[in-house]
Amino acid sequence: MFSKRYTFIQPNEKMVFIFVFFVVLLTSCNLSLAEQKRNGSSWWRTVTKYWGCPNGWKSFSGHCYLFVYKRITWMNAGIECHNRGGYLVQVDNSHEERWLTSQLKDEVWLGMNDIQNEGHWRWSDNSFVSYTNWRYSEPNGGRSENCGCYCKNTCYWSSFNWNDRPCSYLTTGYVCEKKK
Ligand SMILES: [Ca+2]
Ligand SMILES: [Ca+2]
Repeated sequence: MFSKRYTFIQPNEKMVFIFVFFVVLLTSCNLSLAEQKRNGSSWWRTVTKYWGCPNGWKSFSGHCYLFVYKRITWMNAGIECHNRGGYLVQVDNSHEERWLTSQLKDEVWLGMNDIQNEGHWRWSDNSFVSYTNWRYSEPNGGRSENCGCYCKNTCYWSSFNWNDRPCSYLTTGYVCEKKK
């Protein structure tokens, strides 16, 4: 008797109400997330730091990687990575090298150079290059080739290895890296 007096929404109406409530809730959350991503807010940066990488970047071992395929010089590739909050890819060990080469679709710049001191290769953060995966007979360019690049077809090789190129060479892309 009481239940009849106090029930002002019938079961079917309750379900419709709950459904509409959740649709509104999910839509507003989605809009809010999209807004945060667009604005690059600190809240969104915190989320991507611990949960993943920005759109278009791939995640590996605590870092994010962006693969860009276009004709570009080493210097301009570095500038584009910097503008995206990262740096030209730095390969620290064989584990990272295996993953990178499994992802590559074309020849891309590496973040290393021997511009300042011939034969002494350094990464963008000025640290020495310790792990290497030079192709047989590379590096071979002396003072005329001071920037590191992946090569495969242009080295007549079946897999991706490292080659020194003139920094002004227009290779087919680059990889940016950044920490999560
Ligand atoms: Ca050189
Ligand atoms: Ca070379």
